[in-house]
Amino acid sequence: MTDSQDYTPPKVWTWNKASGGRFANINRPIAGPTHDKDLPVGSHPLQLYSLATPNGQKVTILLEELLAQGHAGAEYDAWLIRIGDGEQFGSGFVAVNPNSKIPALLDRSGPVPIRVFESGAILLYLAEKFGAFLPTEPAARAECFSWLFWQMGSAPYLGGGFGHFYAYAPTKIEYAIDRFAMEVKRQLDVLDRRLAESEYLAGSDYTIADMAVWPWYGGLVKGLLYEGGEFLSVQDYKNVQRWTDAIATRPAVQRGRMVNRVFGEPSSQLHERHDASDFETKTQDKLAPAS
Ligand SMILES: N[C@@H](CCC(=O)N[C@@H](CS)C(=O)NCC(=O)O)C(=O)O
Repeated sequence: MTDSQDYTPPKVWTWNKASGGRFANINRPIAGPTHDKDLPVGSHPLQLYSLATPNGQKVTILLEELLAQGHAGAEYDAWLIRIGDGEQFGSGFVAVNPNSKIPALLDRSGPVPIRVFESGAILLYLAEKFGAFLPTEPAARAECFSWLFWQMGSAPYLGGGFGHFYAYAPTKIEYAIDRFAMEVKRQLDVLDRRLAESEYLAGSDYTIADMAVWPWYGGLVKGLLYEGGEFLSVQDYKNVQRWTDAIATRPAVQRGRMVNRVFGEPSSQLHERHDASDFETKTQDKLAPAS
């Protein structure tokens, strides 16, 4: 790879597999499946294919919140998709999400299965289906949509921009880190100002907008993303801290974070979830106790 100072883009970009950095094994400039593989299907109406990254956690948090509210139709099987191993490029997964990214949902409750991809679309689909965590009053509903889509547009600057160049890129490029640190701090300030005037993002009620933003920006202000907490002085965002702590106390959030998780304490990892009792009996400390 050429040093960034000396690089002049060629007339036509070509794929140099050797220079892909940390994600070289999964990054590629073409879509579509790389191999044939059907997805497993369990017994519940909802089939989730995911991994407990922030984008994955949003959906499992909502599903656990729906179940906690008594929506039995929200019972789900959560299957693990190991994106580092390229499982998002299997033919079955691509049929559910042509964009080859987790999370992806198949709703099998009706006569014809319905696929939903993109975490924001999944949150809205489920919130509408069950009439929950989405305000019905027009102003609050609009506010909820606004913060939900704010997250969808903003998080790529946090993950793909700041996180990538601060933590993952093969070289530390000051220009890129500066640019994205500035933007992420601006985003944190946007959130902090909103949460100074409102308990939750859409108003006084906890909604899918909070569920979308919390795994990303709540994780960031607790120093859980990219080890960037000190660098970004996250302790300064007092209202985001208050909101993050409040949401973290919710039992459904604590359960949702564990589903499809393959990192952290073994007791916090529930690789697959097929039943509410799995949280008690199927975490990794119980399935694979340290010898
Ligand atoms: N905008 C998408 C982003 C999903 C996404 O980026 N998923 C990542 C994990 S957090 C992924 O599956 N990456 C695999 C890949 O890019 O090949 C959403 O909100 O669902």
